[in-house]
Amino acid sequence: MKRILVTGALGQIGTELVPYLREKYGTDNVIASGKSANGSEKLIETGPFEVLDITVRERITDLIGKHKINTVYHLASMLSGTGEANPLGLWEVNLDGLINILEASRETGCSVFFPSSIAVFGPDSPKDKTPQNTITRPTSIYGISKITGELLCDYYHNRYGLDIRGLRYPGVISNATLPGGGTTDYAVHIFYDAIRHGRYTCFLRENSSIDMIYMPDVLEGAVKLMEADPGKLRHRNAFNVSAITVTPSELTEEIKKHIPDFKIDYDIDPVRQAIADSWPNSLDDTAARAEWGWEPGYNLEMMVEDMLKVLGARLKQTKSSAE
Ligand code: AKB
Repeated sequence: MKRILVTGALGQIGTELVPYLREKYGTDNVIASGKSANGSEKLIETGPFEVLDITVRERITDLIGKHKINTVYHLASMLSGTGEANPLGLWEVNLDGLINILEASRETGCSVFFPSSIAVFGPDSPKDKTPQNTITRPTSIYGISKITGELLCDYYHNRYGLDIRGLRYPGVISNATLPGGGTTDYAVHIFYDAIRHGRYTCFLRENSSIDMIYMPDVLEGAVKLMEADPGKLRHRNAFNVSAITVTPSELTEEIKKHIPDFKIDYDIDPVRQAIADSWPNSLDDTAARAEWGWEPGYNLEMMVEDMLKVLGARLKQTKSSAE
């Protein structure tokens, strides 16, 4: 029986992964954790929740023992934009936190899911259909933490036989929780502003091409990989996954099919633009498709239609209950 600990459960992915895992494995078998109980009321009401600062290793080991955990989905992480404002803080969360999870898992024999990112690639990586194994050399501190994390995960697998698996996520688009401080956040904010105000000011250039993925595919992909036959996994962690390749102007055109008067303008953030420029335009996810059957369900058209429908209904409801 799976006994799962999710770190970073209050983040963009965590808030949706926890209910998804609870539906699949049973509410009591999935322990959500976050760095504070504040803002966690919904998670606390709906199942087991623990306050966890991932920089404190003993606390991780205690929780693994207390709840008889055998699998950790380690989502706690700082993103690329926030990381540039606080590189040492990012190092502490992304790498000290990861090594604590890996050590606690080594001591207890847990399997680990580690989300990496397209940020592992840098200006010297091939730009289009970036291969699974190629030059990386990232330039953002976030990318440096993610490539180091990938290598640490490989090390713990090769050295200690730990079952660690992971994906390189592109920008994640979702309608339940806003992302916090990423370079790809524009692709979520654009929907909120399109619905609320009919216009959006984008911090990336109109032609910045980056891969994106819609939340239902994020959830299905993570669990599918963790359930995959280990004998078929040649790469184990750090699989490229891709679903939607899009620029701000292409996303705008797609939104306009539903909101014809929608307008976008641009006010470029040089820090996040430099990060975006150093990332691939698109990824080659052949290895994920071949080794564990990765197949995204949402393309650009389907994602935009669903985002506008679900988010539109939610924002309308929130507005009317506030009135
Ligand atoms: C970010 O923009 O920092 C993240 C990512 C691509 O990993 N969404």
